[in-house]
Amino acid sequence: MHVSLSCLMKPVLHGYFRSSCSWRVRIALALKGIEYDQVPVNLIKDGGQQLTSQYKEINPMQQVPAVTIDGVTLSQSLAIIQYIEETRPSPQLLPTDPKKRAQVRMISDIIASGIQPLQNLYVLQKIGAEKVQWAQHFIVRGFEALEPLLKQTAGRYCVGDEISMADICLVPQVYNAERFKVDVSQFPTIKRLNQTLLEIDAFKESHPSCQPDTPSDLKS
Ligand SMILES: N[C@@H](CCC(=O)N[C@@H](CS)C(=O)NCC(=O)O)C(=O)O
Repeated sequence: MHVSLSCLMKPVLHGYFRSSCSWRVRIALALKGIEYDQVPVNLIKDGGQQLTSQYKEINPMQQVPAVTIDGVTLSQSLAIIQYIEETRPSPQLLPTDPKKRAQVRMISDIIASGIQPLQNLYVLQKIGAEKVQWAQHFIVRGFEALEPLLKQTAGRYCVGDEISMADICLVPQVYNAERFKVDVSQFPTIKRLNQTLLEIDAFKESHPSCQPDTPSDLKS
């Protein structure tokens, strides 16, 4: 039987400890029990290692994460997570029921398209002095939409009682909100879900505070 060598190699994650999009992928890999190697891309050091011509060949968008897996290099955290889901289906991160599946994608997209890009490093660098208020504004605006939606869809987790891609998106976005000093207690459902999810091993071991590239003063 011919087994491609690339399928035997561990996936490689190009990421940054504090990047919420990298954390999404780390959670998915951890939930699926997939071992992987990490190549740190420091978004701050040397003016940003994501901007080097070498990294541009890995991800032309000059962002993390990028993952090399099964002989292909992919960027865009949700595309990566859905590739992992389609090739390694257990445990399931997208519900079978089409309505629930759409709700998972809706919540994931609100975060991945409607919140995170507006508070991303590159955008904030363009905003300048107003950057903290700008980030807070768009995070609060997004959470104001998420809170009533999650009230309808959530059980123990974002959609019903199974962990899904929506949970994978939520926790790193709450981490960003806290970094920008957004008072998350005004969103009780988001706060409750975040607390519940942070108790789960896959979320703990993938946390920004304990990655190979976490600076020693931020390690815990
Ligand atoms: N839609 C992309 C967004 C990736 C993204 O924004 N990555 C951020 C870190 S979370 C980044 O690399 N920022 C670098 C920069 O802004 O220069 C994804 O989901 O992977």
